Amino acid sequence: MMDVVRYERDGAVAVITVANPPVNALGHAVRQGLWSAIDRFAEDDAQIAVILGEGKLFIGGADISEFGKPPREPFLPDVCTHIERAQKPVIAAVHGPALGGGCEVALGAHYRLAMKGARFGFPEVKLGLVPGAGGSQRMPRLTGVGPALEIMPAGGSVSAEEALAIGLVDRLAEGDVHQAGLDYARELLEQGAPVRPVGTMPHPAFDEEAFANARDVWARKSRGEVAPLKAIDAVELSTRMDIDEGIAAERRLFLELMETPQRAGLIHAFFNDREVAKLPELRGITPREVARVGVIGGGTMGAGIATSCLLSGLRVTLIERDTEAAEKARATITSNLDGAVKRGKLAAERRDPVLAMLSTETDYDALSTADLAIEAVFEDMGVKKEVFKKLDAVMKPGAILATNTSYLDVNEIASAISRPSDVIGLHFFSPAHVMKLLEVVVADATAGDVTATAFALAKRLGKVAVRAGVCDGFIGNRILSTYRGAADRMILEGASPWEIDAAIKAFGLPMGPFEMGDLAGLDIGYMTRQRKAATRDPRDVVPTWGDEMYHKGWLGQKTGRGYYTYEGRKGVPNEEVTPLIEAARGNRPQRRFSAEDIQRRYMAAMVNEGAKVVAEGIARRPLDVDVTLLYGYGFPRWRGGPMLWADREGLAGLLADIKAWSKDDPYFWQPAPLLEQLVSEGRTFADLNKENGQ
Ligand code: 3H9
Repeated sequence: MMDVVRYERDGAVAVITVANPPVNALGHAVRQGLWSAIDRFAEDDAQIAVILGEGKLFIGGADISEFGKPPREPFLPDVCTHIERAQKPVIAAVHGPALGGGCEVALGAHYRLAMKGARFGFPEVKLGLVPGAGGSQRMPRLTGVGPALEIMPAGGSVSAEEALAIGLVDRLAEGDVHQAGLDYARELLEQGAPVRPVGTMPHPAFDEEAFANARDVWARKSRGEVAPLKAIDAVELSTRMDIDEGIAAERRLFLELMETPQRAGLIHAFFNDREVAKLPELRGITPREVARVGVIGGGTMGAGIATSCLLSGLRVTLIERDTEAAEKARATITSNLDGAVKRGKLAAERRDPVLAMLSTETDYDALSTADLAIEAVFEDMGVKKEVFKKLDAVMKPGAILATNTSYLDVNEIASAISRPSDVIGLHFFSPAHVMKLLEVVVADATAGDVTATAFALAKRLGKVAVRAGVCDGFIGNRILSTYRGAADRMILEGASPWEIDAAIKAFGLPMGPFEMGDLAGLDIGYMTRQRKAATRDPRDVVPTWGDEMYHKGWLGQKTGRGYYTYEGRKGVPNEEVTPLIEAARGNRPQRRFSAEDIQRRYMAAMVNEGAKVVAEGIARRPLDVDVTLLYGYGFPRWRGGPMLWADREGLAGLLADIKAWSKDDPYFWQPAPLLEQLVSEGRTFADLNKENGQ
């Protein structure tokens, strides 16, 4: 086995290299290796040491796969202190990301050299943690509390240049990191530079206003998430404790958070983000080349898709029906790009070159050289088939024909043309240049390399792709329509839309279902109900008050009135909805719902439908459902996803509740057979994830 930490000599310089692919995570062997390397450095006649990371990163942090298992010595805080206590100078030479524990190792060193392209970050809060190896104690000693309060509660990072400006690093260099490290070491030797432990530097000043501001901001932003506020507490410790005491107190916070369900939820989400793209059907399959993309339809969705492609360096040809519509689409895309500049996602000077990659056309012939076309036209089977026939006629052999439909049958669309194996669903979420989710809808005839291309494209666009099968609504919208149904039923039984919204927000979602409806436009729900009317089971419940609201022109934010009335974007409950609801309730028995009752029913509906979606193969594993809800529907990341939530709550109790509710409403609350099976076998959704892994 290769050593994960190498110790080599170059004259008077000891070169300590962390080589633990893929990200040089600080697993047990690396911690041991670093400890031994520092011991060896103490014993031999090297006069200065340089720590390097091999590969793309300096060090990607603690080894996340060890979290939740019993910790093994040496612990990382002790490793960092061991480095700091070396009697001869130690340099960290950082060429790529130094994250979490990686940054902490660099802070344990006496000098820090950053190559252009290096980044220094503390992503711990994104895993439900705070820095746990002295980061919150050492960084403020170098930079003051301000920068630490910017970065740590946000899980943020700074570039090499910014790190230099705030005093986190001592020197910036370009070129080969190994050479630059040696040069810096020799320079320091010549100067007779002493050891310079960060831990013995004076306390950073306590800045009352900075802490009050940070707490205020994060109390609002974190929506139930505990780690960001704890990160602020950790930084505060540095203003009054000496280093050993501070590290011990920081460690206690870290270990406390390690035991929380939030930490487990966030790590579940971290691994799922990667697991979701691991599909046996993609193994060994080479994706097709995609450089030129066609987008058909320049409405909000089409323009968003085009923007997303342009931002990722793809050439885009957008087709609209006439010049006026094409110009309008161009204006929307331009404004999207301006928004990206404002949000810091696109450098201002890149905006015009990116826009130059767009051409807007009215003739499908312009797509003859496109590698992939994505249609985002009106949701109507006839219209879609028409578009696909035109694409079939002009596109080159091997090109991929994708539909952005959110519920139509992709098999039927594919069957309308001569090359069904090139057809796939690419279901973007609005706004498509912002939302991270992409449902990749694989139809019966879709070729394996077309699916592989969709996953490769998603990665390029910075999106998270989830494989979905064909059904009405695929994974996300199908589950959404079920939990929306649960909300409507609770209204009929006595809950108000505003109580439901409040309970769902208290659970951690950014918006409740009715606020969401107002934002999206209540006409969408109306159209969906109309579409489903012909095939609706007579036992189903229809929110008739919603139809009345539509007919009154109460369409939500865009008309200033829906479940809320709006002045700007802030809404207050529209009490005029109440009589409409009361009429719909008729003489049904009414009851009170607590916030917990609401959350449990809403979640049970989500999980029950999730289980059906998995059993039918629409989603491959429960984790695919979790990822879909996280990235497309605002499900709180710190809860990991609905299926993880269900495992935690206990599947047996959930099933018992569903069965109890089904006594009043046997149509809606039909227990998912998979849920029944798991309960009877004493298994969980997590077990299914494991069994269906790579
Ligand atoms: C911490 O440091 C706590 C300390 O303060 C205190 C400790 C006492 N561990 O993302 P990729 C795997 S908290 C284990 O596809 P990229 C990942 O699962 C930690 N495994 O690559 C994947 O495996 P697979 C703070 C890890 O180039 C493979 O590596 N650090 C870790 O797109 C490639 O990953 C973080 O939070 C890890 N730390 O992005 C950093 N990191 O191939 C988390 C990755 O089997 N990591 N893996 O699916 C990241 O943000 C990204 O992975 C990174 C690379 C930017 C590093």
